[in-house]
Amino acid sequence: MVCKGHGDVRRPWGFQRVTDDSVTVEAEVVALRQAVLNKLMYEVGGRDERASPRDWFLAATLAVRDRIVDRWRASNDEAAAQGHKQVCYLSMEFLIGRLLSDALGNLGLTDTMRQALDGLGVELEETFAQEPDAALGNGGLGRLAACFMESMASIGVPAIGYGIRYEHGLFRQLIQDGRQREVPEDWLSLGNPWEFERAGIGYDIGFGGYVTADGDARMVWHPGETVRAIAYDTPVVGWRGQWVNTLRLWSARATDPLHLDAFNSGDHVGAQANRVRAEAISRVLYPGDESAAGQELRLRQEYFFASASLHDLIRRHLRLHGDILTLAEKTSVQLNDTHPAIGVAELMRLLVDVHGLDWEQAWEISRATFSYTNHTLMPEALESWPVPLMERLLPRNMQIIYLINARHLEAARAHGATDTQLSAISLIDEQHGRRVRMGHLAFAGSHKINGVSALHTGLMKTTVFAELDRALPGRICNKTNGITFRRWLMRANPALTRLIVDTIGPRVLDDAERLADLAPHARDAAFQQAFARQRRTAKEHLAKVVRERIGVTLNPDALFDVQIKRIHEYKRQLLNILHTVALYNAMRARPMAPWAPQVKIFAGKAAPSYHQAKLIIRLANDVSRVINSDPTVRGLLQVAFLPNYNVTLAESIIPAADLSEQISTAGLEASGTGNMKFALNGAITIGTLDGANVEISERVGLENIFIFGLKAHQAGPMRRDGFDARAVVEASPDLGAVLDAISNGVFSPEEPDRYRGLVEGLLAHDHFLVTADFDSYVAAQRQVMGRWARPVEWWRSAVLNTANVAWFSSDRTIREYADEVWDLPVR
Ligand code: 26V
Repeated sequence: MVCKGHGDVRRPWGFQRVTDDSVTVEAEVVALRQAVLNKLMYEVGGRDERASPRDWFLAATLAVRDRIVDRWRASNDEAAAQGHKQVCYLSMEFLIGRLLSDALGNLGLTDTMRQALDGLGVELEETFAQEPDAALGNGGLGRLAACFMESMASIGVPAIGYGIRYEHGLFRQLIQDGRQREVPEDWLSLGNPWEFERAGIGYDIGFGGYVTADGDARMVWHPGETVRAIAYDTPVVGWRGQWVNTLRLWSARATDPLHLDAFNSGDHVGAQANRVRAEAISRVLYPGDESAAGQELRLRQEYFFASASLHDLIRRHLRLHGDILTLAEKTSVQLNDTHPAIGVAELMRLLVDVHGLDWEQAWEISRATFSYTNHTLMPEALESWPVPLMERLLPRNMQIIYLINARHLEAARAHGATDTQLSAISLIDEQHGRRVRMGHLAFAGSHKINGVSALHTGLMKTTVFAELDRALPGRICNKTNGITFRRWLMRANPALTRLIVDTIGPRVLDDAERLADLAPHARDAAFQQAFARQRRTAKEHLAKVVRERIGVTLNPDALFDVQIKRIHEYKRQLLNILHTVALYNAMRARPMAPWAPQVKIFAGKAAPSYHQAKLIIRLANDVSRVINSDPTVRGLLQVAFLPNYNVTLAESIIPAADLSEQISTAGLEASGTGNMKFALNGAITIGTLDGANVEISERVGLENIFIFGLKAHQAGPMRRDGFDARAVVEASPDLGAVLDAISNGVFSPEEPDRYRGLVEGLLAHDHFLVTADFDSYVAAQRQVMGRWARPVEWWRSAVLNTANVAWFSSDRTIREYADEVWDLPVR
């Protein structure tokens, strides 16, 4: 195994394909260089002496894509010839990030490409930096879909990811005067070299209109409007390039783009109104992940992509297997949250109205085909659609939902369900105006329903799905989330990867479980020092990024304490900010005490309409400004809020983190996946017993994680019944002082009342138990500093985190799905 230049932390780590023949290596470099030059000339249309970095990125990507295409075909041919079952992963979001270094690493071509470009005077890392970060997702749910796609390719599960090709992904976040401003993101503006437009693969998707009965008592839907879904395919290459799957994203096109008469009579805008309306469907990703907005365009997006995907997978099935009755044997459809849940009614419509199956047969096939993953229990995020909107937009689907519901309720009634139980399991919520409960529809229409961590799955059974679980027992199962180690360790942290490979050998690259072999080295002083050195280099690199972005020069000797994720009240960035202020107060009160330097790093976006989250961003920025400019804490405490958090930024922050903040109100974070990325890279977690933190703590051991705060079984009742936050604050002088400072404008002297409402709100109804957990959090932070002061112990814990989290590989998660949900053999 050779990996040149491993001293540079930014060089992504792939395997180097094994060949001892330097002539062959040189020949590969020459061939790749020539391929890049050909792409530059014939596809990018540039000349090498004038090519921009962006031109080189396009040319290099196109050359790599060529090397994927043969394997892609071979994978498709093999899956077809063997009659393999295929997984269809339906997700409104794929938070992909950049792909070039990922593809090169998985193909074992990183070094070959580096040398090929070197010979052209082009630097590989600069070329990587040209790639826009594909942000077709909001957060955890979308990133999980991207990790799963990589893992399915890596372990050879035949799969297709279906989603929407948003023209604009998640907004770009600017911080201006300390506040979030959103500007449109434009990832496609310079073209997307990864995708293939499949102009020949398209389906007309209907909306509105009316339904008639035909002679056979079947129903015929006459849509009032149709929109064409066009496929765009991106290859997803797995580890060592052995298998390639497809990400198929749908773009909306008008079926009647121009009314020529209107145009000719001078109404140039009205003539294109249809086009604008149709194409709005794939124009932009909805940026709110805190509440189901319930807008018509969102429902149009959901139906558009679910329907197109089902049409497509049925067409494929009939082409390969000829018989619609075997659909469930050859296809598994995973619903990533309820966003594609309308697909349950749509598949029934296609099977019954289009393919002529009788209801019972269709329902059996449908249920055997679908399974559903739930990602949140927060009531405001659970989707439901007003019945009148459904009736207007999807009249036949609404009829089918009524039919499903009638049978569903009838079966429960026959088993003795009470009226209260029936109203709890009904697909129609009658309490809040009549609304279709999409989670219930997905549940009823699936053979397996999974939660994303053990705790979350348990809570599903006792809260939102308690009655459904009683009525339809045995369907709920747990599949704890995972992350792809190729991206989150090998690419993001090549220097640490090199150290690991040098220490325990290269087999770990193929088998994450080998990470456990690091455990015996956790006490080894030389290994600890090497581990700490890698961290230090990553911190220097991050410090450079921070300086460039916000002009703050971080002290790389400080403890880097990091909280990066969507800004949400339940994730409690506010708790972290309160601790920051408490620390600041303490340092100012005793400036001569032996403080160890600390850096607090925040990054994350707030939904544009989530005012409280935006206020928290503003507070973080205000606190940062005051602390960073106060000479009494210079060199001791720094706070950085990094704008525009995305996958690429996460890749440079995570390797540099000493402490990972996972401090949600217990019971509210379904799993978390950032927690896994940090632990894999050797950061120690400070966290509540929430989501996957519970399972992380079981694996790394309670002595290697800092757990604090209320447990889910305590937090639930306290949230429901309320508690006296004022009394809590009165009993905690430090907390009182922190809240007074914020409330009185210490961090907003130009507008002293800016945070008065926020503090008063906290005292009146502290819904996320920030005050209730404050003292316990501060105590845990004190333990952190105690450990940090004893480096031998700190680094031992850090190493044991890396050594003990192999189980959180998304390869393991996918194997569990394959085995227990999809009924699919994997090697
Ligand atoms: C909800 C909504 C509501 C309607 C408008 C747009 C929109 C977009 C996304 C969402 C989903 C929020 C759910 C989510 O992202 N859950 C996260 O899933 C992660 C992967 O399972 C998990 O690790 C996180 O704990 C969980 O919060």
